[in-house]
Amino acid sequence: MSSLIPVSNRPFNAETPLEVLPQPLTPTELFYVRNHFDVPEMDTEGYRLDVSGTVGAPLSLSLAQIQALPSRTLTSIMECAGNGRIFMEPKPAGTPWELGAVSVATWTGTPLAEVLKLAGVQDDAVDVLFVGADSGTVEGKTIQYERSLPLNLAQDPDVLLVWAMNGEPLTPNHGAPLRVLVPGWYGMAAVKWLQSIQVLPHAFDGYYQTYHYVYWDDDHASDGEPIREMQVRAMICAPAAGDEVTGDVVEVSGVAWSGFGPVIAGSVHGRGHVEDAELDPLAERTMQEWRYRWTPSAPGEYSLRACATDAAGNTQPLRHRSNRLGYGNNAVHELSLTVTG
Ligand SMILES: Nc1nc2c(c(=O)[nH]1)N[C@H]1C(S)=C(S)[C@@H](COP(=O)(O)O)O[C@H]1N2
Ligand SMILES: [Mo]
Repeated sequence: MSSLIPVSNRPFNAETPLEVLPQPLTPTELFYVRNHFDVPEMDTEGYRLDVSGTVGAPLSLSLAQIQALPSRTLTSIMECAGNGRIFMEPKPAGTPWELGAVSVATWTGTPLAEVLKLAGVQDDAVDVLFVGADSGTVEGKTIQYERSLPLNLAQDPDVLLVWAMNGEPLTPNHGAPLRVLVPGWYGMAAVKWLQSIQVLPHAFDGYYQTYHYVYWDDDHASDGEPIREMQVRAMICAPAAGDEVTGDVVEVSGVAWSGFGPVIAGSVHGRGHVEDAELDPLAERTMQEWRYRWTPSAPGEYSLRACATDAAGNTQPLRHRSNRLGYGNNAVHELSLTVTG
């Protein structure tokens, strides 16, 4: 039986075991969990989402009122921007994720645009801020988890205020009763335990917006680039790292995805050869499975690498792009194996 792999207890952080990724949806109890602070107590019965700021009509909506608005269900991968950080050199500070801070689910919710329409966004609005109910002390100050989206992106019909995941109400770890979903982006944008929305006449510059979740140079010399879409990536899910395999033919398989569009090609590299993998049909926002029948030439120690290319022409680097806080490591996944005769 597979189970979540704990990374830390307070706050609770845990990875999805790679072997469960090759299926259409990650079961909710195996979906990775990334919390900056302890899970806050939420009262679903008395829940209110406050919408304020540069709007014509400030709102205070119950969950039932939000659920009564038009809703939709879509499938989307979520990956933490720190996934794979532990393999970066020099090793950045931050949660030491291996490769399992990624999962896929169906999400049901109301487009944020519906709520913004109800509130009547005013002409001078530029940014939409989401405030999470969780809080803690960072650098001597008590802060909440807060992130914003520029108004034009916030109005994308796929940006949802989600109350159900895989057809069931959200669980406490995944943001119950209401969270944000920004398909295609790394997970930091998907604010959980949503307490309020503030429409702002200026760009938000909070801690998790302009300091964290930014690609900073190692020496912090130039302006950092804010993190957005998930970079193209393939993972080898079988065999597992360190496995001993026997036989003339080894079935190698895994998943691939990108926040920039479907994956169009996959290849497997080892001992001087590069060969195409067989890839599932094009799919937007879900994991695409791939397979490769590998015929090792002789028993011995091998290292296999998997590499994906997306429809936008992005492909994976052999070595990660280094950045101070250790985000967006999409270097090719390399797996060591022993082939016995
Ligand atoms: N309120 C709140 N929202 C949050 C976070 C958090 O710590 N607090 N973590 C973010 C990050 S960094 C990620 S990767 C995703 C993880 O969502 P999950 O735990 O449902 O997998 O939630 C995001 N939303
Ligand atoms: Mo994250």
